[in-house]
Amino acid sequence: MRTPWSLPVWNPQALRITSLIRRKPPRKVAIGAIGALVVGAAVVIPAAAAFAAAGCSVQYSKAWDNGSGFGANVAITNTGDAITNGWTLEFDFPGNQRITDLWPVAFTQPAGSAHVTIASNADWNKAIATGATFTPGFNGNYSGVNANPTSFKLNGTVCGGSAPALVVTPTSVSVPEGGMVTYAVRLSAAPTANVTVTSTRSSGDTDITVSAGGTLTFTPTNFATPQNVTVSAAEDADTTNGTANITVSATGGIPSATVAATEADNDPGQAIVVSPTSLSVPEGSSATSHSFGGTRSSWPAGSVSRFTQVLPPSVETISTQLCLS
Ligand SMILES: [Ca+2]
Ligand SMILES: [Ca+2]
Repeated sequence: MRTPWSLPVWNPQALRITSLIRRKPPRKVAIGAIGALVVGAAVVIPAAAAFAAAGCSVQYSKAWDNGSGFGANVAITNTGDAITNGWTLEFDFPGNQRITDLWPVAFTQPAGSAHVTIASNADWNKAIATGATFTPGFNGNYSGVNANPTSFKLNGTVCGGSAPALVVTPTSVSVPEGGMVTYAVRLSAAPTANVTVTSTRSSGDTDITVSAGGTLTFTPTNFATPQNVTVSAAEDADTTNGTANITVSATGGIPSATVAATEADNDPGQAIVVSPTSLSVPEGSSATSHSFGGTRSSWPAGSVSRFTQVLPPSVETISTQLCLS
C-alpha cells in the first residue's frame, strides 16, 4: 500500500501584506517577494514475496551455449522437509547432451545414456534445509538441439516444478521529469511456451508513460535473462511529483505485477514576480500600482495580479513585504 501524503496547497488567504510606515524620505517604495517551494515525497514499496511449491523445485538454466558445447546451472530448492544426510537429483536429457565436468558435487551419466544423477559427496553439502537452494553447475557438449530437461527427482521424489512467476526489479521507480528510468523483468522458472509480458500505465499521472520495452517475449530458454522496460516522464508546468501505477501483465496465466512510478519534478518552486521592484511616489499623492503574479499555473486568476498602495499625505516612505505561507 502506498502511504498517503499530500502537498502544501497555496492559499490566497494566506498572502499577507505587511507595511512598515515611517515618516522620512527617500521616496522609493521597495517591494520584496518571497516564493513558496513545493516539495514532494517519494514512497518506497517493498518487493513482492516469492512463490512456493510443495516438495522440491528445480530451475535448470543454461549459462552459455556455442552450438556444440554449453554450460548450465541446476538450482535445487528443497520445499519439503529438511534433508540432512545426503541427496541425489536425477533427470534425463531430451537429446544427446553429455556432461563433461560438474561442480561442486558428484555426478554420473552412463555411457550412451541420457540419464544423469547428481549427488552430494561430502559432509558440507549433504544437507539442504527446508527452503534452501543448492546449485550445482556443469559443462557439457551436444549435437543437434540442446533442449532443457523438464522433469527432476530429488531423493526419488518427483519435483513439483515451479509455475513461472514474474520477477520485476525494482517494483518502485523514481522517474526524472523530462527523463527516463528502467526496471527489469524476467520469469522465475521456464515456461512451457513463449510468454508475452506487457507493461502499461494503468492509473495516475498521464505524463508518465512506458516508452520502450512495453511488450517483451520470454521463451523457455531465455526466461531467466532480465529484459528492461523504460519509463519516461514528460515535462510539465506544475511542481508536483506525479505518481502512476504500471501494470506488468503476462500471458500463460502468470499473475500480474505492479510497478509504482513517481515523477521527480524539475521545475523551480513558484515565485512572486514583482514589476517594477521600485517606483517613485510623488509626495502627497498616490503610488503607482505594481503588478505581480506567480509562475505556478494553478494560482487563481487575478487573486494577486494587482496591488495598489496609496500613500496618505503624511506618509513618505513605505516598506512592503509579501509573504506566502
Ligand atoms: Ca514539472
Ligand atoms: Ca506530471
